[in-house]
Amino acid sequence: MKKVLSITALVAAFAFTLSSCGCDDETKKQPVTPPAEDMMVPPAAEAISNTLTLSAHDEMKFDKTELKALAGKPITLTFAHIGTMDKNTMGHNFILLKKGTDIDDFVKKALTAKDNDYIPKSESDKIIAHTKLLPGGATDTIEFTVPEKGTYDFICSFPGHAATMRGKFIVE
Ligand SMILES: [Cu+2]
Repeated sequence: MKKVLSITALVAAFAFTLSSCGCDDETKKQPVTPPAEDMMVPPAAEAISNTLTLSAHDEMKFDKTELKALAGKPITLTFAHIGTMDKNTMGHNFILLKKGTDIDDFVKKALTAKDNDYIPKSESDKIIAHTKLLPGGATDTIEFTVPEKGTYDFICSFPGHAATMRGKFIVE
């Protein structure tokens, strides 16, 4: 019996030596692939700010055709009409539409909503957020939240403006 035990002990000792060799190899490999590389991606996404600015002048254009924000967090948007014309001739607003809204159809209905800053009450379920209709020199700041990630359309609904005053609102 004693002989058997000592052989077992030898085998165990040998096995231990083998496995410890394997461990050494593992530790030598680790520095080659540093896990830090993966951590570079999230900070880039967090660089998106939910404090946004947008402007438009007397030509029918927004200064940006793409805005980005983070989903589920309050967004503060300041829209400025940096032109000089009055609201009845060259008013501008910002309307953020829900996904799947037909812009042409929305704009047609907006034509009949002059008393409500060209924001058609019948289409209120298609609007995520909107500013007032501004004359030159005015600004309006609004706060809203977009819970779902995706790409949304924004427009100015003053008659004729949406043809050129439109852009993409990307929520990540
Ligand atoms: Cu406009």
